[in-house]
Amino acid sequence: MVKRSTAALLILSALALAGCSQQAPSAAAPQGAAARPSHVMQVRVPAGTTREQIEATYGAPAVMFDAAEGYAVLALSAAQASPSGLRALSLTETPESNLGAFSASAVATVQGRSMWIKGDFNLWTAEGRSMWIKGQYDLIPENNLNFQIIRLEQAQTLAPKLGQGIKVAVIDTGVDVEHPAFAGSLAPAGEWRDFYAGDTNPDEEGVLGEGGYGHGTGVAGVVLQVAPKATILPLRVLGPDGSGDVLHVAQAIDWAAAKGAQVINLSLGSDERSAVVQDAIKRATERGALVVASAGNENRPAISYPAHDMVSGGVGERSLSVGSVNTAGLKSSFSNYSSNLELVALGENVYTPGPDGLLVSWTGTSVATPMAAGGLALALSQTPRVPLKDLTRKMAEKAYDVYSNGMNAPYKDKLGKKGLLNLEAFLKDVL
Ligand SMILES: [Ca+2]
Ligand SMILES: [Ca+2]
Repeated sequence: MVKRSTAALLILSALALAGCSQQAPSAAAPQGAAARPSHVMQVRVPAGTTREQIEATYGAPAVMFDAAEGYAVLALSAAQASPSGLRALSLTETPESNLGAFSASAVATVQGRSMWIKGDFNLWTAEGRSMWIKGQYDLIPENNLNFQIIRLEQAQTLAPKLGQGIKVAVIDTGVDVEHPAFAGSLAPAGEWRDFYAGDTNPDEEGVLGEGGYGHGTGVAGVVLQVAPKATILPLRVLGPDGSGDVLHVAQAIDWAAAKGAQVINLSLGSDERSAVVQDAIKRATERGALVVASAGNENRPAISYPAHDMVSGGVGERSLSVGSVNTAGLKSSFSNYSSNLELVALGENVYTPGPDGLLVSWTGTSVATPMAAGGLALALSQTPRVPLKDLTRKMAEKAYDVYSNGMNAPYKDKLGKKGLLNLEAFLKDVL
């Protein structure tokens, strides 16, 4: 089993609960061990083969199955996944470790403040979500510098639809669906899913300050700050500890693509390549989605999967890996780096909604990634004059140079070919 070192670490200070925070209805219990197999394995489904035939052939349940796409994912017990078990099943494919392979890409500092005091959430609703549009970020002045650097105000002027009509799937720890920041911004509830718990309510669960609780809410909040009229599709795959299974990540990617998500945000990663997840990403991109994933937070000269595989190959044109720099343009101490990395954005002390009506700040490649996702939503809501397949490459090409004058010398060409997200230059190039 792959165990990540990047489980979200939260440091809380000065938390103030909002007067009208609402407790979400408790989720249904997880649907038992069958939903969380020890191992998974993708197999080809020949034309005309049914799920039952595949299950009979392999002697294992098919937890994902798509005859039209020609694939199935089998659930295997640890015994079945052992060499002798595989021989007994006449399997030659290599199974993947499923449990807890992915984790939220956040080394997070959460600093709550009493943003939501007096129950006055007006600024988050309707017009209020256009927080940045008039050039004044009244509600979250702490983000001013971050957003000035990525040229958000200019970008929103260039893309006045502000992401309207663009569905951004946030595949994460869930989203605080009751948070006033998301009022009117969520996809229809019938499209929500909690793959982690096996129910239809992707609300976050947990305790703020522990594990990954609040991570997905924060990620979704960054998307909406960049593209205030985009639609968020909340899909839960990571548990309260910030970790999640290969199977659930893959199922959520398939789900997002089936529901028409044009952008899929994966602020999560694994040390190991997952063929099951990689194939799900490939299918999603073939259905027209752009996928962004975070580089991870171990300060390593290698970036996490699936971000690792986004620079080239089958999904390269419609995907983007994102690391983090600080507001001086220097690599964040935690950000992974690699010649595979395509772009960096700002991932330090980014303020964003937190569960229970709070405003919190997060630090990690997790919050840099949705800046890129939001930027893609801005572009897509207009009519880009370049083909869809060129958008992520253009975003990387139009970034600021973070290597000039010897900057980031130890990381030359490992924070993207150019470097730091510049939404204005990107949109000028593609619109
Ligand atoms: Ca749930
Ligand atoms: Ca790419």
